[in-house]
Amino acid sequence: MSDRLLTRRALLRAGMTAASASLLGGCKVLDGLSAPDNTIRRFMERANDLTMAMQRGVLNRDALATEYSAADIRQPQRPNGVTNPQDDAYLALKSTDFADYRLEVGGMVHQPLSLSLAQMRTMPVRRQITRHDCVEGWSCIADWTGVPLAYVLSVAGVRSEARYVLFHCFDTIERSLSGTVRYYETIDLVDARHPQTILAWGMNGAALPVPNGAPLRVRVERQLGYKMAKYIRAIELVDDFSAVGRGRGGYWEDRGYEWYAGI
Ligand SMILES: Nc1nc2c(c(=O)[nH]1)N[C@H]1C(S)=C(S)[C@@H](COP(=O)(O)O)O[C@H]1N2
Ligand SMILES: [Mo]
Repeated sequence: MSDRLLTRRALLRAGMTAASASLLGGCKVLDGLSAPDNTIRRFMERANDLTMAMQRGVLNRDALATEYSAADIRQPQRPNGVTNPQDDAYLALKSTDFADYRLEVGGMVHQPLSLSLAQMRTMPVRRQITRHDCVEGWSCIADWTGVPLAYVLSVAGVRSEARYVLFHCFDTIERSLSGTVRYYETIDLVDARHPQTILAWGMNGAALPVPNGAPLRVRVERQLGYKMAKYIRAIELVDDFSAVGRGRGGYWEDRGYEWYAGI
């Protein structure tokens, strides 16, 4: 059954027409996550009784996520998590509209890179209209433009020991007694080289807005929203992430979410 049918059914169940629903704004109702067979519930149920290794065996990780048409974009991408970083380094870059931004690519690569936004805009481009599913139970369809991560990795030359891509972000998501906690994430090289995994600098036909991760965020379309690091400062190729944060591979993973959030 297509997602559009699910959406319509969910709207009917809620006793609304699409027109009245669109007046409500937000993403929760519009993308039908009250449907019993929704993506996030499937994820939760699978996470309950399958290990990550089993998920990998069950899911075809090369398959493409559904792509939509412009008519399916019903509302702006709902900003979530950190939406306006106040970190000094970030504010300095933002003040000149990210003209001095550089994406650092390092770790287990043959050729470390330091890429400006202008350079990335001259690289191969991929544009895709996809649905973002947050673990909190909402979805949004948006149009993303960026450079395939696989291309950037091929320029840098991934060393054979590397296993994961670690995203270092600018934003502080938590302040605790032990200090400042910045958002971070990891994905493996299968997802990093998936054709729809892009470093997005554009959204819905414009530059990526600050609430959604300006100047650069990753799209990992076969996984839940928390895997898609916003405000990316650097990419590091690593063979192990047990020494980063609390060792589970991401800010939310360190607080109990699954590392592999496949949908
Ligand atoms: N750097 C950073 N990346 C992040 C987050 C965050 O708080 N900081 N939140 C995550 C979560 S839970 C979601 S659902 C998406 C939200 O992306 P959006 O704001 O474009 O909707 O970003 C993800 N990436
Ligand atoms: Mo999320």
